[in-house]
Amino acid sequence: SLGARINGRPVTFWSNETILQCARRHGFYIPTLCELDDIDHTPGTCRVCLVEAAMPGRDNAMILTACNTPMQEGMEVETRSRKVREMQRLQVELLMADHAHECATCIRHGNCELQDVAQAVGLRQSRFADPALIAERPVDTSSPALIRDMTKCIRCQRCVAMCRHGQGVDALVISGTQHGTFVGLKDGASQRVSSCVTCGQCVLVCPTGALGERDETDKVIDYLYDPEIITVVEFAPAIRVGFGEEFGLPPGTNVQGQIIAACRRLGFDVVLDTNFAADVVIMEEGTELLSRLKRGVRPTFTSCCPGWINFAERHYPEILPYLSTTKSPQQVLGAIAKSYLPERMGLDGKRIRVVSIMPCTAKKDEIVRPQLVHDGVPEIDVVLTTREFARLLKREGIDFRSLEPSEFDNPFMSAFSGAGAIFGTTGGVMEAALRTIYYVVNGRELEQVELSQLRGFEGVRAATVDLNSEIGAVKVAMAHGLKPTRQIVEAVLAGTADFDFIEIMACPGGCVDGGGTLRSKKHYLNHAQKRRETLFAIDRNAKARQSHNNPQVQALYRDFLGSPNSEKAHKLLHTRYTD
Ligand code: HC1
Ligand code: SF4
Repeated sequence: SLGARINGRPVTFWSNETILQCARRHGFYIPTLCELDDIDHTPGTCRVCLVEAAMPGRDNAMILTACNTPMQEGMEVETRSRKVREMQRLQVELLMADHAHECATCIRHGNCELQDVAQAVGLRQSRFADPALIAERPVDTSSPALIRDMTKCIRCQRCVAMCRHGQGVDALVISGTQHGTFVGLKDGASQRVSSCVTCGQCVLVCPTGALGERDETDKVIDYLYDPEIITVVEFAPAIRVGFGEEFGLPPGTNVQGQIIAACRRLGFDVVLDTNFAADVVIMEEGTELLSRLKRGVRPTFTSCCPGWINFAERHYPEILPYLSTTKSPQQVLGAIAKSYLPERMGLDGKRIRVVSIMPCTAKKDEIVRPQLVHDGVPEIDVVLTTREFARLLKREGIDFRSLEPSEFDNPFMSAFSGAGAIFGTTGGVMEAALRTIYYVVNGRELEQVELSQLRGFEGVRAATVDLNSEIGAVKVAMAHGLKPTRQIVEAVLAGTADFDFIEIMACPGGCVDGGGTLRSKKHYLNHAQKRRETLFAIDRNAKARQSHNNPQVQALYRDFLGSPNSEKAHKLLHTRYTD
C-alpha cells in the first residue's frame, strides 16, 4: 500500500482506492448524497463529497469529488477546511434550487437523506429555490403502487443503477436536459404501462421523496372508524422480522407479538396471519406440481411473488404457461377471509374489508388485477407496505415499543407451520413445498426438513432432491432478484435448463428485502440476512414444520374446500395470467 495524508495524518491507501474509501477506512467523515456503497454507486453528480487535495510539487490545491477520485502517492487531502465546508454547503443549496420544499408534507418526513445532508453541511438558507423550475418537472400518479414525484428528484441516479444493474429490468432512463433533467421511464411511458414491474427496489435506494409508494393509510383509518365495517388484517411472513427496525430494534428481531397487539390497539376486528395462507398455498401448489410432473409438464414456476408475475407478463409472456396457477398467499387469505371466515364466524361477508400488511410495493398492483376482483369486490381491499404500517401507528399515536406482545386468537386462519413462516426468504417456498410433496408421495415425513443446499444467497441455486418414490428425484432451482431470474427464464425458454420446479422472488433476498420494507440507507442486504435467520429460527421452533400438519389447514379442507385442487379450491384459490 501507498502513502498520503488526510487532514495532516499519514494514511495508507490501496491502488485504485478512492479518496472517499480511504477516508472512511481511516475514520474520516465526508458527507455524501448520491453515492451508495451498497450498490457501488459513485456517479459524482451531487458534488457534496468535495475535498481539497494538493499534490506534491503543486502550489494550488484542487477541489475534487472524493467519491470518484483515486488517491495518489503523496496526496494531501483536507476534508474539513473552511473552503471545503463552504463549497459542500453551496452544492447542497444548489440541489435545493429545483427541489420542491414540501418537507412537512413529504412521504420522507423524518427520514430524508437530503435533509440529513443539509444538516451535516450546516445549511441554513435556500437562496436559489425557483418555483417555476420546480413546476416544470413531472409527477406520475398513474400506478396503483408507486408514485414518481420528480419535483423531489436530485438526479443521484441511484434508482437508474438499481433498476439497470441491480435488477436488470432497465425501465428507467435519464430524460430531458439541463434544468429539465429528471429520471423517466423508457420511451416516455407512464408508470402504469411501462416495463417497470413495481418491485420497488428503486424506492429503497431513493434518498428523497421522489420515489415512494401510494400512501393508503387514510383508507385504512376510514375502515377502522366505520362501525358498519368488519376489519380483517393479515401480515406477511417477512413483516415480523423487519418491522422492529423502524422503532430502533436490531434487524431480525421477531416482533410478531407486538404487531398483533398493535393491530388490536388500532381496532382491527380480526387479526390473521399470511403464514396460514402460505401453508394453504403449499397444499395447492404442491398438488398442482405433482399432477404436472405426472403429466410430464416441466418446469413449474412459483407464482406467489407479484413482481415476478409482472415481470413474466411484461417481459416474457411465453413463460406464462409454466407458472403455477395457485394464487399468492396474500390473495388466498383474502379469498377465504371473504368466504370461509364469515361462514365459520357467522359474519356478514359483504361488510368485511381485508387489509394486508406487506414488505412489497407490487402487492398493491396485485390486488387490482381484474382476475382477483369479483363483481367489483376485491379479495384484498388495501395493501399497506411496511413503511405505511409504521406511518399508520404514528398517525394513531401508538407507541410500538411499549406494547405488550400478544398472540393470535383466531381459531380458523392464524395458525402456521414452520414451512409457512419461511416463505418470506428466498428458497423458503421451495423448501416448504418439498416437505409436503415428500409426504404426499411417500405417506411419511421427510426426515431432514432443513434442506441446507437450498439456503445459500447466490442469485441462482439448484439442487436435486430425491423423493424416494416412483417420481424419483426432483430437480429444483431458486432465483432471487430479477437479473438472475432473467437468466433462468431465458435458459428455460432456450431449452437448456433441466428443472422440475423453480422458485422466483423478484427482490434480492426475497420478501425480507422487499421493495416495501423500511428504507435503510446502508447495509440493507446485511439486514436481510438477519431477518432471514430469524425466519429460520421461527421454523425450527414451530410445533408443526409442514404445511399439511397445520391443524387449521386440515380443518379448512375438511370443513370447506374438500381436497387440495378440488373444484371449489380451484375456483377460490387459483388464477390465470395475461400476456
Ligand atoms: Fe412475501 Fe408471500 S412470502 S410474497 O415473499 O408468498 O410480500 O413476507 O406475504 O403473498 O406468505 C411478500 C413476504 C408474502 C405472499 C407469503
Ligand atoms: Fe425498476 Fe423495480 Fe423500480 Fe420498476 S420498481 S423502476 S422495475 S427497480
